[in-house]
Amino acid sequence: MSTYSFNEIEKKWQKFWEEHKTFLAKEDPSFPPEKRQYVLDMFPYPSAEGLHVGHPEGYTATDIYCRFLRMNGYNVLHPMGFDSFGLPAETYALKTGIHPRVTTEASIANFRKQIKSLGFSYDWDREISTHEPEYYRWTQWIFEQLYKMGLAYESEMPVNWCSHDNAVLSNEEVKEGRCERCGTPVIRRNIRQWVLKITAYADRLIDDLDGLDWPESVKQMQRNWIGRSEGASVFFKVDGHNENLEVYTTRCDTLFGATYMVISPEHPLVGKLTAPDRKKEVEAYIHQAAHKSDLERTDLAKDKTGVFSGSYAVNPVNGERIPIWIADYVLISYGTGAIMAVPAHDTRDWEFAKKFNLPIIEVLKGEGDVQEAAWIEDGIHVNSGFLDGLDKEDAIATMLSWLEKNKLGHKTTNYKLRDWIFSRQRYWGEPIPLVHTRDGAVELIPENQLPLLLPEIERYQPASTGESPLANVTEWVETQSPVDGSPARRETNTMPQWAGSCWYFLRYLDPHNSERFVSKEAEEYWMPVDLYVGGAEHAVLHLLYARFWHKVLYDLGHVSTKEPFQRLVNQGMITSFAYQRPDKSLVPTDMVEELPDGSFMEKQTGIALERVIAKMSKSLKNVINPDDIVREYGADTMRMYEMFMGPLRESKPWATTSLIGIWRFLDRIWRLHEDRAISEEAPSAELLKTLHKTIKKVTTDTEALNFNTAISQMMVLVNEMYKCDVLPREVWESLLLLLSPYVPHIAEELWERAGHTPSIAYASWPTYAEELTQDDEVELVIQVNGKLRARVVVAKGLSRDEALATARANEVVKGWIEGKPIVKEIFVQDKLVNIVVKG
Ligand code: ANZ
Repeated sequence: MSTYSFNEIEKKWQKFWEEHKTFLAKEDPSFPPEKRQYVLDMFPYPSAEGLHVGHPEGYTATDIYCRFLRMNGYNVLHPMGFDSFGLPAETYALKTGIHPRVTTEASIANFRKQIKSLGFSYDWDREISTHEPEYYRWTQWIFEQLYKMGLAYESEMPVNWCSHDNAVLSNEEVKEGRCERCGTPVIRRNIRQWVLKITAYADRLIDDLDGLDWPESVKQMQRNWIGRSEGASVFFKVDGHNENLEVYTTRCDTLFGATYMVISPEHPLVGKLTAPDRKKEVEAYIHQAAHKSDLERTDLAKDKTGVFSGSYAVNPVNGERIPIWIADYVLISYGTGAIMAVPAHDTRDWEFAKKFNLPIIEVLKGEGDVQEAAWIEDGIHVNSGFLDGLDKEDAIATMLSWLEKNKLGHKTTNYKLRDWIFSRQRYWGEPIPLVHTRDGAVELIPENQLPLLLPEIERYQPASTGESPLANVTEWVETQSPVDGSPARRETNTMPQWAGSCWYFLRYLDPHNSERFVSKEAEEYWMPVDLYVGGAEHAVLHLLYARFWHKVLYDLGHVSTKEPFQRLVNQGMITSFAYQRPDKSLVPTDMVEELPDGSFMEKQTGIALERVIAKMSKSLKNVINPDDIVREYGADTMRMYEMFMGPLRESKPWATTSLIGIWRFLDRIWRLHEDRAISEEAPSAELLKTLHKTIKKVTTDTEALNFNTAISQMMVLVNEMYKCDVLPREVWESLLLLLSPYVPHIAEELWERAGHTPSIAYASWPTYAEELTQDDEVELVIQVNGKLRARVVVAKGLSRDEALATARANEVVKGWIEGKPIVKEIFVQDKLVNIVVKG
């Protein structure tokens, strides 16, 4: 008798799949389009720490789904690769002097080994890494297409600047306003950047969300990020000046209630509009505002600040003179950087007006007194001349046509979305493929000279000017114009980490093509991605940037679909238990003792602890390493446990005791076979029924990614099988087929032992007979005069007469019908009886 030696089995089958290239995907034309499926994981950044338990969660889910599809006759593309440019490797290089390529490639090797140890059915021949020249050649090529479309431009843009390190910091490197490395307060500084015009695609990025099968929450986050706002531009004359002040408002219906104006401290008219006697105060205020972040400035909870400019504007609807203030709650980066303030109907304006004693005029009748709080809901207009009596919607329309007729304003749309700053002052990224000539022209490196290789360097320090370390590599920077050979300088900024992940799903389709980024045939065969699974942390930026590039490629005729990812699923986070003292501080897990009554205590102090759910973290010592789990319990246990923890999309805490439960389940399956002979006899009617119910449930649940409930049903079947002395072949083999997407190693092994030639990966998925999945009993609903009065369990297929007799005999029902004439009896087989009585 052999025991379940998962280590041996898993190695054996991983070797088999690799040697036989079991999961190689081909563009086989015999599969019709509806039988081709592209299933994609968000590829990992190969960090030095290696895989964490969150990675295998999504990867197992897609792997089960892919294996299920193959067994159901689909041609499946399931690739894996690495998002290998990025900051951590560069930061490490700064500390150690080790080249980022060296550390990155070591991390990739480790990730690859870890991923392979879990037995995923990737087509490894398609593996890509974004830092490889054959890959980034095409990232650069796409940048050139964007440039030629006029979608890439240079601009002075604010960055986070650390004056101690002389370096531009990414947002992640800024912690509470300070440089993460040295603690120096971070300031904003304008530097020359490459910017991509994503705003040109804002409407399509919103509108095309409608056709996608994505979580509604993710769609909403994208819409909010783009922030389309329909409103009006209104022009105000400035008293005593020739200037017009243009404001953006979504509420032109409240124009009669505008009692002051605000311009942002950075507004270009600040100088002109500041009266001489106000100059000192205004300058001091502007200086102060420059040191606040946008978030601080617009935070509703923060006290409002501002200064009066000394100038007045004229309200175009009633000729009133209203003061112009300078205040930092108005941002220069949105709309026109100037607003008309309506304190009666806008909360921020109300707070400002209260603080500076400005008039509050009600123009929309709501509930309560506008002197006490702003009324921001709909209502009927008052004190508003030709708008009186109208509600908000009608008043906006009426005011808009009045403004347009009088040439005082017009309809406009604004977006929160800004153009995408696409350069980083870093080494470890894709070089931007262009040169600057002496006379200031920009020239692209010709396509046939790509890739523009990242030069080898030894010092990773940024240049003292804040430029990328590449600026120090004189022999690389000094070059010639590709057009006329005159002296030119290379661009020294590199692309941001997002670049490589904007199109990697296209390169998987044709990873070795040296002529094109992807062949038309491969692209048309597989696109769009049918299922994309990954973490919710990518709900906004990665998905937005990738959609933007895809639309550009679509406009250029290089891809055939408008959207890259048809269906998106976010896996939930795997959390952990943590232990909390009464003061809410957390205790590292190795300092916790579990008491016999199931409560917890801090070892050293004896303080009672409460078990709570928290993120896994190094400091709490509750991080689970997938390698340890695979070694101690096997990949199959790890896979099945992660799917059994709970619904895929929800977050759930890791519990090693339940993991052991899954290991026992697999061991039980092994022993089932060790202890019993496979028999060719037909199974009992009862077992057959359980089998068919199981096939049905596992089929529908796997299809819907409800893996945890599918696993529970397989457990039910295994329990039933334990009651048999022999294993009826039909039941045993069906079980192995159902198990195989989930725990492919043990399934392959037992499949082979049942006399089959491997692999089980392309064996046909078992089918079920609907009638065998039906229960013999059904629940009948009994109504009296249409009201539910009782439910009874009856034999399936009960006739009308039998059902009515049962209903009338029911004690509760009797109470409702006794002594009353029956007018009508309604019967729906196996479902319902309704007795209609008079009186
Ligand atoms: C008058 C008004 C009256 C407004 C009212 C609102 C309510 P969204 O929806 O986000 O587009 N606003 C315009 N530009 C601004 C800027 N640069 N900084 C800060 N606030 C600005 O918001 C548009 C509204 O936000 C505009 O409509 C304007 O205030 C303000 F009862 O104008 B409203």
